[in-house]
Amino acid sequence: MWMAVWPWHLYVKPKLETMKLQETLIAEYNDELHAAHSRKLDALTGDIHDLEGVLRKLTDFQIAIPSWALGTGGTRFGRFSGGGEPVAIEEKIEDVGLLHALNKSCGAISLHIPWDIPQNYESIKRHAQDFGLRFDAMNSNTFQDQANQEYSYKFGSLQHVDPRVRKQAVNHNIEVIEHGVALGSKSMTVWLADGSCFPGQLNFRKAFENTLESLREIYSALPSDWQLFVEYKAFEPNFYSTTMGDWGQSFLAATKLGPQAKTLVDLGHHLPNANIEQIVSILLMEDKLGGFHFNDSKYADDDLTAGSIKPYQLFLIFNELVEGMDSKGMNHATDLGWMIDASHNVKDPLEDLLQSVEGIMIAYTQALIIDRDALKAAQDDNDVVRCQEILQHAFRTDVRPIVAEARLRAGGALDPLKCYRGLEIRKQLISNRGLKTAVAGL
Ligand code: PSV
Ligand code: MN
Repeated sequence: MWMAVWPWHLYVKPKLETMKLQETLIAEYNDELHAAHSRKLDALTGDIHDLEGVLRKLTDFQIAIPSWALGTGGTRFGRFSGGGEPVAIEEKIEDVGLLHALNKSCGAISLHIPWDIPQNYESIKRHAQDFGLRFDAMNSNTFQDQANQEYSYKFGSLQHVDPRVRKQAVNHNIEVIEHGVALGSKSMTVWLADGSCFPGQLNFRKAFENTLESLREIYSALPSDWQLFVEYKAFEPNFYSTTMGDWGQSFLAATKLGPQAKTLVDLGHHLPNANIEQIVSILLMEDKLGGFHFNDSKYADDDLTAGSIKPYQLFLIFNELVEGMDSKGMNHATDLGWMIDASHNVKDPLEDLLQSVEGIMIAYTQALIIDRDALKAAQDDNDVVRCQEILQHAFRTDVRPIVAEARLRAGGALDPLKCYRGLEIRKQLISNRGLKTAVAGL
């Protein structure tokens, strides 16, 4: 095995100030794993139809990393932070750059305003380009009060009974669009905590109408090549009603707003047992699916590692995505926004993100290898048993060598997690940034 601890004294260290991982380091690491990888891949190839096509799709597929997921997450009961967390936007870009260097599947970063206020757009853009990253969806924040703001969002933002509060929230969203334009982003996700905690607190209809009117003002500030993603969530922080509480409300708002507005599906934002794959299918059919926030959950919005609790559900969602996008001739990589929205309470955030990306890529690959013709024939025959067999055959195929091969061809690590640990990257980050760093976010 390649040595577990990198001998720093024998090597010209990578540019530690920016923690940029050099491809040669990864290549040397891959050499050790290559023979075993080839053996596993060879065993699979005969069974996979159009392996080259699958590999191309995997290489193109990029999942944006949210800037707020690079630090340790917490709950209202506490936060147990690790070390070496990024504080400045530049450091967050470097962390995503590290992930991307390892897996070649994280070529974008998603910023949350005001947790990340870009100061010098040109230098930040250059910094991101240096790591092969682009700016994915921008995110606004009217769910927290900021120190310098005039009106409170305690009773909502875009839904608020007071037009001055709504105006303040609209203006914030427009500012976020302006930041995004300067950085080359092409979309904004609006997630609203707006809702009510007790029956009678809110007139549901007025709250929705106010929200829609505010969203209309934001929509009219969108550049023509931008999209507005309306994210829904069943509950939390409001516990009686959420004004954008499910896909129906989001779909209604997006439909009324116009073609540039779409629904964003965060996997953790549904009531228990919701059939998310069916929601996805119908939204796609209506051209109203905008993007994804990937995570996994056992109970509610747990924000756990994608694919860690319900990998079969993730696969079924990708089955609908691939089928639905193909039926419309859509480009898997570019026609929807793909992003992780997870939190890491007990893991190294970068390790957890590597695991999430791997989980997503596995589910996507399994969906790509489904025998679509056979499935259609079985569905037309009402052959329920065969339908299940076809899906589960793909799900039970160990596609990890295919995902690894795509990464290898793109210049990434055969085993990103092993490489991350072997290179002792967290230790380096701690030595550069210190043990106690406080990252902005929740
Ligand atoms: C809300 O739970 C959410 O999913 C939204 O996407 C926010 O922007 C993000 O998490 C961070 O709070
Ligand atoms: Mn989300």
